[in-house]
Amino acid sequence: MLTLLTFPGSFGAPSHSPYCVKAMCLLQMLGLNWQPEYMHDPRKMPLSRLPVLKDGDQLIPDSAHIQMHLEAKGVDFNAGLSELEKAQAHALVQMTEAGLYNILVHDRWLVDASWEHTRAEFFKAIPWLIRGPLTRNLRKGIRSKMMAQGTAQFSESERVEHMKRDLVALSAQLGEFAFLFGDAPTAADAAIAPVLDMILNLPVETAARCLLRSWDGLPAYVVRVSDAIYPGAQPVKLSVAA
Ligand SMILES: N[C@@H](CCC(=O)N[C@@H](CS)C(=O)NCC(=O)O)C(=O)O
Repeated sequence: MLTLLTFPGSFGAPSHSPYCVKAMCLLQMLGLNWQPEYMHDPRKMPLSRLPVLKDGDQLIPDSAHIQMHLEAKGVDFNAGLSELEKAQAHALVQMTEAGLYNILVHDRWLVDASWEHTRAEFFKAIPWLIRGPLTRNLRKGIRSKMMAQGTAQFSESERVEHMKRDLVALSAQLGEFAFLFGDAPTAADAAIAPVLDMILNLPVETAARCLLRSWDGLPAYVVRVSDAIYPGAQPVKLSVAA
């Protein structure tokens, strides 16, 4: 049985990490038996991050590597896509993980009102005596990363302008489709919808949450993806190479 080492769920999502939810969706699409194993501290993991897939005695860190590992078993998460569509899917995933993901992290950790909820929800299993110093340090680290990466250097309106361009690109691809590349979910949906879902469910009204909640088509798209491939959904029929 495959085991996914993952952060636990929060704010209605099956994990608080969009990368963990992406890996869960890929496993769900596969239709094989898998189980989650919840962790709070990934420091002993191969890349000090989650998700990590345990397959026998192999540990595979990183959602993209997990996808490749599953594809090496003959699964095609992009069945029916042309080479051009595969290139577009790759570009949209990279865009989301480099742009929208950082806006999510920023708004969860660095907006004061949001941080109160994030800390209470993500660290509820940590004894309160050590929760204060631990979370202050983690928040400091996130602030430095977000400054170095740039997201925290922008004003809220600048971040929203960046975000709009990403949402325009996603909407253009989605068009009238149910999923990004047609009437069945593909790897791009597994990667992108969890990030949108978590922005939609930020615990306070940030400009990013407000923008996405009012964006025509994308909130309904996220519901379709979660109904189709979040844990608990019926496996999607994927083509497996002969
Ligand atoms: N590129 C990695 C990114 C994974 C990642 O950044 N995970 C974050 C949570 S979203 C993490 O484990 N951070 C370390 C921590 O929270 O201690 C992937 O696709 O799996």
